[in-house]
Amino acid sequence: MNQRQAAARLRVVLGHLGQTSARTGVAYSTSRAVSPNSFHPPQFQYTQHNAVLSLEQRKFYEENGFLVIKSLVSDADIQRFRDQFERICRGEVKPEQMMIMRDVSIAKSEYIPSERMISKIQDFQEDKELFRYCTLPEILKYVECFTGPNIMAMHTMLINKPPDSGKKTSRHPLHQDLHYFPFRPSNKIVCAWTAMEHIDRNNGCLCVFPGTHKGYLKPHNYPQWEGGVNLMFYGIQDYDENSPRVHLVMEKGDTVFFHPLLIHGSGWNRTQGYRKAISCHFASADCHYIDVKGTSQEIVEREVMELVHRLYGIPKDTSLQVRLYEMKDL
Ligand SMILES: O=C(O)CCC(=O)C(=O)O
Repeated sequence: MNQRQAAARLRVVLGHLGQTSARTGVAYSTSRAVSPNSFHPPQFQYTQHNAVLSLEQRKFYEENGFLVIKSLVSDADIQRFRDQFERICRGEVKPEQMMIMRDVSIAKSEYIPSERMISKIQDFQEDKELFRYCTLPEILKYVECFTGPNIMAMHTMLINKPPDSGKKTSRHPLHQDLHYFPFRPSNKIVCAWTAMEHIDRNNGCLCVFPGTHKGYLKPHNYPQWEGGVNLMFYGIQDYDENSPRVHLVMEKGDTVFFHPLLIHGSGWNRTQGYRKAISCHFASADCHYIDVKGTSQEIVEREVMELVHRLYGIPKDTSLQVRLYEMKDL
């Protein structure tokens, strides 16, 4: 992206501050009438009143901070996302503003266009085919249960966890996604993460700490791993080793919705396959931006500012720092 395109991107980003954008901000207001029978007392703080979630599902999310919906995304849609990812890997399509990441174990090796080179793409909002994921009615119907109506798609990823090199760098350290997001309130943010194939502990499933969404945002740092650590893979050290953890074994199309304070990570990939998942963080358009200066999130701001300076030549010291974060997070 050149500086002109970066400026255009910034305008889009700034647009989000005031209103929902046509593309990245998914306009979605299908709130349905609430029948008297579905009224629930106000002790619920993480879910919204509507007719989608059963009382049992609401209670589960409230208590645990995540909810798995089986077979939510069709095989046909998953195949389309997979095909498009392969086209991107082969260099046949290059959506603007998308960030392509390589695993730390191969970051310096020669680039051969194939899925073996790319561990993650993010910010694919300009790619119509991949961004369809964020507009699927079956996804949005559940998202609305957490964010309420007027939903924005804030951050997109397709994760292609590579076979581990033996140094366990394919792990994703335990973290809270809110660390990356300079907007609030956290209860109006939710991640949808869909398995694109069978995922279990062998190929590095998600591991979640139920109930941790009720806590606070903890300080994050890069873990000191022998084989190095991937860019932006911050982790927390301060968590209770003994607190129960759940490994989410999922089938193709299964989707987990989770709260941005939920402590989670994923294990290393012991197989020879490339484990794929597609995800989007959604937020209510009512969310507001915060200034992260003086908070534990400042570390991300500094790194993102370095990155956009290096990649796009945008000055580091600018009053637009908070907005520039969104160049990554959209
Ligand atoms: O898909 C994974 O391996 C983990 C993704 C994740 O936790 C994240 O990107 O925040």
